Amino acid sequence: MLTNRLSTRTIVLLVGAMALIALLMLKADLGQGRAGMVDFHAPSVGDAIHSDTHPPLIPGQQMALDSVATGVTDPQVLRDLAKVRRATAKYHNVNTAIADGYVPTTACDAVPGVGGMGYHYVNPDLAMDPAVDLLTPEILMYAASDKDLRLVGVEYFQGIGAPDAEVPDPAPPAAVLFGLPLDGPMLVHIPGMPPHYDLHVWIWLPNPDGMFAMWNPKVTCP
Ligand SMILES: [Cu+2]
Repeated sequence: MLTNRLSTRTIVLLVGAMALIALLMLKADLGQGRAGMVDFHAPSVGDAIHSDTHPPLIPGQQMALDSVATGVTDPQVLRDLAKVRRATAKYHNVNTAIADGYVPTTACDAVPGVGGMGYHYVNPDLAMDPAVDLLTPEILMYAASDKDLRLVGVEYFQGIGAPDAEVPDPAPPAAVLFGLPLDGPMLVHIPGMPPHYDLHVWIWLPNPDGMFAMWNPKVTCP
């Protein structure tokens, strides 16, 4: 059991590290154009995909869906999930996310047989700030294929040290959101990444493995 958990953690670490490294590289040349992601970021494509396929949800409806689809029943957690949906509904249009400082990573993260996270759009300022805030997640997750780009969830990221630093000993406590401590602490595996805790929340695509599972089996990569 422990071995399985560690090995899953290692995979997550690697994926997270790759995402952050990609972010750091992108930050340096943001605005110079990015081949490879052009299709997804073309305003016409994004608008066409997102303007009419994800209308605002009525909180009561979505909360009911949560209970059925994910097993979340705690009233306070459901209220918090509804708040995050309201705060992030605007990011169904990926261009709004980019305008608000979320930087797309080039890698689509998925593990065959386990699930995916899709593309991480990371807000560097939020990610480097050790604080976490319910309504301003550090990372947005988008699932993509050749024909679609869809907001599927958010990820909270709590840095607990400088880039490249070891996990502090003792590590500071994990922040708590939705009544849960964030996952971690996680080690640095690739230069430039701080040790951290994180938490994936599948608010926009029900996850059969659970609202707060790291991977969503329904997310695949092109
Ligand atoms: Cu992730």
